[in-house]
Amino acid sequence: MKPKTALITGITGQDGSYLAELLLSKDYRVVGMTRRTSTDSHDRIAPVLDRIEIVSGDLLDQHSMTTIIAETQPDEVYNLAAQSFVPTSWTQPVLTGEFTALGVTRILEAIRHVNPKIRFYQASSSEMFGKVQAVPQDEDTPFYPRSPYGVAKVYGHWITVNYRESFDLFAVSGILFNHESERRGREFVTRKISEGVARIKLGLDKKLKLGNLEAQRDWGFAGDYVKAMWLMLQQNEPQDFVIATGRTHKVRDFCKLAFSTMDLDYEKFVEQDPRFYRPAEVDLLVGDPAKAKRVLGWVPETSFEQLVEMMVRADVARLAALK
Ligand code: NAP
Ligand code: F7E
Repeated sequence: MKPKTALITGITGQDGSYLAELLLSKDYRVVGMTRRTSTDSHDRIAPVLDRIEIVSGDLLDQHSMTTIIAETQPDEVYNLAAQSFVPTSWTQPVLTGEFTALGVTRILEAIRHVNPKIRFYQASSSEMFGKVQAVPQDEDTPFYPRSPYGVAKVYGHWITVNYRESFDLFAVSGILFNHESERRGREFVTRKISEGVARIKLGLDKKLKLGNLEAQRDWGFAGDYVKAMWLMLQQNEPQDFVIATGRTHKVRDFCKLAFSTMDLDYEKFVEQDPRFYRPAEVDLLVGDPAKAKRVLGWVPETSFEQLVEMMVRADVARLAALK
């Protein structure tokens, strides 16, 4: 049988790299869309670069999206590309809307015109729940986004639902809660903490400056979450799913555990800095993944404690090797 072709936008990001590995293990032909830059950003996909195809395109550019889809003829498209850092969405709100919101419509339009049989996955986010209207949050919880990023993701979610209902596309939205790994971007709080612990342990830094330590997040492992993305596109009917662990922890808890992994007391090293507070905060996120378990058979395999330890040990090993 001919192998399936998957097109991944955002393949150079955290999730794109894990998803590419998963799909290769399932014998897919994997095509990754990257935007043109003067230096490449292939670090995360370096181990699989010789097994995937890279095509150049941009979420801002309708023509490139349509051409890529016409030329590569994917069976499945995973839209993981976005401006994904919440603080940047306040300093670049219009660009965030162009990438993270309108970019979704550009891809859906390309699919609709080239081949409406292509299955489409949209990377939606728990940030859409923002100022939460129910605890825990599930597929029926109303949205109340608290940042331009969250607002843009609500648009991306509803345009996916709308194209499914208007044009009968197999288009699904995965509402994923925070998921992390040693490949997480360095500015996100979990990676900032794991790298901070490593730098302090190795004598490279004395302090770690953070913002709001009381915010609560439902943190899982990215490697587990990309399996749910794939499962969503293998169903008979297109449906939206919440993907989460069902457990929540404060940023403070993450710090405590991360520092204790290296026998350090976080209170001696962590300082709060107003620069890292947000104009509007999402105080508490905790998802209910019951539908994903029931319909997809998906459950998270990595605990919070394993995740924290994995991230800290990876950063310590990486920085120690550079010393
Ligand atoms: P990430 O590491 O920030 O990766 C984002 C990717 O998007 C990168 O490959 C980036 O390319 C690409 N990109 C950005 N703007 C683009 C543009 N204009 N055209 C083409 N590509 C562009 O994000 P992630 O953590 O892997 O998350 C993947 C997706 O899931 C994102 O849509 C994010 O918003 C969403 N999400 C993430 C989480 C989470 O906890 N990680 C939770 C819910 C939803 P460059 O390498 O060139 O920058
Ligand atoms: O912040 C607090 C901060 O930037 C988590 C993205 O993947 O997940 C991510 O969005 C919490 C917030 O992730 C610092 O105020 C404290 O309450 O790691 P984060 P996020 O904003 O939750 C969702 C699901 C996405 O979709 C997004 O794309 O941590 N916090 N001190 C800090 N956060 C950062 N970044 N830096 C600090 O120093």
